[in-house]
Amino acid sequence: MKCKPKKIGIFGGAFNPPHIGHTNAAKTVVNEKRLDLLIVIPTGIPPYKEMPPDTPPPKVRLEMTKNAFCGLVPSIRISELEIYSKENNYTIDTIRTLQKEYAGAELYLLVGNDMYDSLDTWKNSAELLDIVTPILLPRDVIDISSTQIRALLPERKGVEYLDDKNYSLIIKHRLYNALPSWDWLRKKAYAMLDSRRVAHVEGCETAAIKLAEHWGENVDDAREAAILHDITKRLDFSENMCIITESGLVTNSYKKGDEKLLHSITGAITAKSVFGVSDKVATAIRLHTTGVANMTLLQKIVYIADYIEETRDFPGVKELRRLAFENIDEAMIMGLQMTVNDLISRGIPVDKSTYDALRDLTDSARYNT
Ligand code: DGI
Ligand code: FE
Ligand code: FE
Repeated sequence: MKCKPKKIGIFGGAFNPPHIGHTNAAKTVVNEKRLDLLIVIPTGIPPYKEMPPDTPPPKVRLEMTKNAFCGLVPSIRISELEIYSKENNYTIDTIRTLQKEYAGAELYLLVGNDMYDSLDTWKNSAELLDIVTPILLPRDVIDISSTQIRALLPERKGVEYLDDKNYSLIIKHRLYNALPSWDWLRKKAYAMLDSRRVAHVEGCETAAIKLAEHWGENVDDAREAAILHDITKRLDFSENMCIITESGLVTNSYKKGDEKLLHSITGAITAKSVFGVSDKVATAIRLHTTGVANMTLLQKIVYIADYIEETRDFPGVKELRRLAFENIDEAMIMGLQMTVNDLISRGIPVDKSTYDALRDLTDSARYNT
């Protein structure tokens, strides 16, 4: 008895980045044409197309293609036939290779609208169309292109078109100059928090926005820092130390009980390594617990937002809220002084940076009056 020939779909593309328009269309074709195997081929340098200048390296595009397509249909292969090639890849060459590898199979070539009409101009098109049957990819499901997505990403949009692993990767490395969607960033940050802390972080974001608008600081920076400032607060001492050691920071002086101070350091490291924040934002997170001498406006805003957000309730909070919008340095002095007093009264050693910040701000306040 002769086996029915295997039906194989071949789907090449730049996948820069791969998105649900690609995956939905491919899945539909595989199901409708009852294909036995889908071979996805991220292109190297395609013959008819210049790659945009912000294209990530082949390895990253391959990783994104795997993230997007793996598990999409029962039988799938992500092929590295083209991606590492430094020369132009012509479809005919790839197809000849696959024809040898899958002798006796029926080959189907999945092509988008834009390519479909020009198939007869491709290199060796007669031979190509002899070997493969072209299938037009449906565009009706989700009509989006990688080009459009690359334009959306710096606007904090486009997240809904991407696999979450890929969006996370894009944000982590800020590929395509992407900036995180606020909803996505909050969701990720809140998932790292003890649920009781979510309201605090929400309040902190609101306060940071108001302070940044009031004092003329970059609102987006203030917001990113506020949303992420406590993401490692739930971790214990050894978990914090792990993050610090892995980051390569020198660690000699920390001991058990220091996790209250450590969460701002590890928060900064994690905000950078997981969410790709700028150094400016990371430093504001790193200093949000202790402060430091010579603080920048953003650093003060994050420190104060953490102190005055709406769920905070302690004697003097109203005065501190008022002062924050009147004289942010005076508010810093009041906050730092309250922290020092509180720590002393509880017998907890005060960090040197906290004293440095207080002395620096007190000195300059005296100098200014
Ligand atoms: O993380 P939050 O609770 O929102 O606020 P935070 O980052 O300001 O942390 C406050 C905690 O940090 C509080 O328990 C006091 C502690 N802390 C602040 N400054 C110092 C400090 N602990 C020590 N040991 N030394 C400090 O200078
Ligand atoms: Fe904190
Ligand atoms: Fe906080």
